Amino acid sequence: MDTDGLIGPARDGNQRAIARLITHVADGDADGRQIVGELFRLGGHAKITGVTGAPGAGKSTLVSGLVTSMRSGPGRVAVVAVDPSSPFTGGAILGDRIRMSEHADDPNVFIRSVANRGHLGGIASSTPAVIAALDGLGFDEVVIETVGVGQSEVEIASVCDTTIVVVNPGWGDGIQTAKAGFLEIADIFVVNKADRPEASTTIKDLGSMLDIGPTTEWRPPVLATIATERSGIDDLWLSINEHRAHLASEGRMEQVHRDRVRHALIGALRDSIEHTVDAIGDEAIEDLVERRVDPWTLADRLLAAR
Ligand SMILES: Nc1nc2c(ncn2[C@@H]2O[C@H](COP(=O)(O)OP(=O)(O)OP(=O)(O)O)[C@@H](O)[C@H]2O)c(=O)[nH]1
Ligand SMILES: [Mg+2]
Repeated sequence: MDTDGLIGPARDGNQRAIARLITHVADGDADGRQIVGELFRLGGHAKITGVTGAPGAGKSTLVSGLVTSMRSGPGRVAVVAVDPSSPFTGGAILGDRIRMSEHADDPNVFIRSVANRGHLGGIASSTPAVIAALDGLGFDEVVIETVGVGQSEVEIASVCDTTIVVVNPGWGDGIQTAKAGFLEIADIFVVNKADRPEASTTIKDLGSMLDIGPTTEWRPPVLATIATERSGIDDLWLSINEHRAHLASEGRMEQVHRDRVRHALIGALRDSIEHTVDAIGDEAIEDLVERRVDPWTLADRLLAAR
């Protein structure tokens, strides 16, 4: 494929070229690897914001409002919704289009859904590559929406500068482990659907939970929003920018970038290890089953052979 023929137009903002490039990168095919390899070198400038929370919490509606704030400047914005087909809202790819339709005609907004091959929650293994590609294409803001179930959510935090955890009124009654996972990763808490009763109780509960948690340099603010009315979104945008200023001070951003490329390297290695194992064939597996060789020795051999 003539990837160079796509990268130029995509960097100029051609939506079709961007969509085609991102498809390859999300699939992780040979073209996708080549593309992301080229784009990685051009990147490092995008600001990356993660939005996670339970199915149906109002993440997409919130993101749409946030995109409006982001687009008040000249910057280009990309939104990636990972695994948007949550059981709560059903066929949500269409739903996301509708919820973000106010940006459909904006040539400087790119919105994309990426499947998460099977499991609910977390980010797809291709997400770091998709982010790197969008960054290299010159997007100033990249927003990642993921369904969070409270576990294995550390992953989204490792690919984002700022992680927003969206909860709803009544969340205080939820299971403890889910809360622990979210507390760990949230840079900003949003209590969305604040038009419902109990919103103030949930905000208070979250504050108390943060009080008894470990003291950190950055205390996550707890904000109330009604995403459907775009209420509270300007304050959210303000908080995001405050968090960015916090990261920019005392070299924290450099550490974030170090952690991010390290995380991407581990992901890339994991992928190629899986490919290697897929390619060894039945005979090698048979050797393991028959205990002619042990997995540790075989692993050493496979790595040495690469
Ligand atoms: N009452 C109320 N409803 C809201 C609010 N924000 C979103 N909703 C509604 O909640 C439903 C789910 O909204 P989405 O934005 O699709 O939620 P989501 O978290 O992206 O959902 P998934 O991606 O499927 O997990 C929709 O019917 C929204 O209109 C809010 O602030 N108040
Ligand atoms: Mg959604």
